[in-house]
Amino acid sequence: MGSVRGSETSLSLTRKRGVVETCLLDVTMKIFDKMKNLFKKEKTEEVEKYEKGLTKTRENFVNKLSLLGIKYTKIDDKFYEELEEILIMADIGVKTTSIFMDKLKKRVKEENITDFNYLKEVIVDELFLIYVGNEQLTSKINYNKNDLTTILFVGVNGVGKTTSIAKLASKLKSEGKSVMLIGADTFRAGAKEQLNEWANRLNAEFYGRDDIDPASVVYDGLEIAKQKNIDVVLIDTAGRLQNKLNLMKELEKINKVIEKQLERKVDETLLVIDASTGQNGISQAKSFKEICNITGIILTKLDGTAKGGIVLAIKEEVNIPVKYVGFGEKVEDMIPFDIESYIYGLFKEWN
Ligand SMILES: Nc1nc2c(ncn2[C@@H]2O[C@H](COP(=O)(O)OP(=O)(O)OP(=O)(O)O)[C@@H](O)[C@H]2O)c(=O)[nH]1
Ligand SMILES: [Mg+2]
Repeated sequence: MGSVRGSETSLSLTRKRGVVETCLLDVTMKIFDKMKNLFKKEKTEEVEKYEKGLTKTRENFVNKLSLLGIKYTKIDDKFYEELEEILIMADIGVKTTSIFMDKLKKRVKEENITDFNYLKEVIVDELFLIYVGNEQLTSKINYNKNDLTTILFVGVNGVGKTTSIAKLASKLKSEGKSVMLIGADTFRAGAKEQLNEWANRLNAEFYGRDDIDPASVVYDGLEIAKQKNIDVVLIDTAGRLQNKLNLMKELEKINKVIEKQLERKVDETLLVIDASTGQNGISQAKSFKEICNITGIILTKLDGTAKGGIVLAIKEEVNIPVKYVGFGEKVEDMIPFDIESYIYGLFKEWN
């Protein structure tokens, strides 16, 4: 067993509604152990959703990692090579994996780690630290307490924008907030009707009409929302990244309209990414980051994919907080992102 330099006091891991507080004083933290114990004691419905939703990723990832521990008796170059490949396959990303591998090798050397069980702890610690790093990425949505909150949803075709709007609307309604959905996807046939149907089902307000200019739809929608004293407006947009310039202009115009109507900027611009597209999702995030100010990411369809490692690539390569994760098609299948539950869901069977 390698030398264990840390102690209980080296880590203050507190769960405060998804906020991770880590005290990065020492390198050996045993975060994974602590998480397992914590979740065994207080397993909430949300943690169970993470467990279930990440099954595919976990099965793929953890099985391979377990085999690695059986195959190798020594931590050598071959072992590292294979580990690197597993991480890249889980869509953690080449860049992120490379940074991780360097850190891991350094720790193995410095701490003279030879024991595989201990190495496992170090691997989970270091993956966790990729996300947490030195800063706190908050998963909270920026709601405006005294005025109308506006949230813009962007993302390419079919990633789950409209469904995510419905999921968030459902959550807000259950908290007693009044919600309006605005259909500013005036491009795709049937988009407006789809959103309207969700609004009816969720008992939310809806505004939408056929118009070539989505910004003017937003303008009129906001006008009504103000009159009706709506708390939160969720705006659906068309997913056309193919024509970047057009989309940029369109989003710029929508943003201007919001600013003009409310005399302040949009509260959130959430980029929706389909996790099953893996590294493609990362490039989408990079492109959208260039054309508008993305304040958060909603990562959908994690239930159907083994590419759950994408969360870490998002942090390292895009550095925009993941605010919600989608584990299914139903309204209750979207939950606030929590890195501890996520890591737990990824590794819980890695014994
Ligand atoms: N399994 C699973 N399916 C999802 C999830 N989120 C959305 N979907 C499904 O993905 C499909 C596309 O979702 P939409 O919400 O219509 O996607 P969109 O981005 O609005 O699509 P466009 O308006 O065409 O650009 C639908 O069948 C959804 O039910 C998720 O988290 N898990
Ligand atoms: Mg849509």
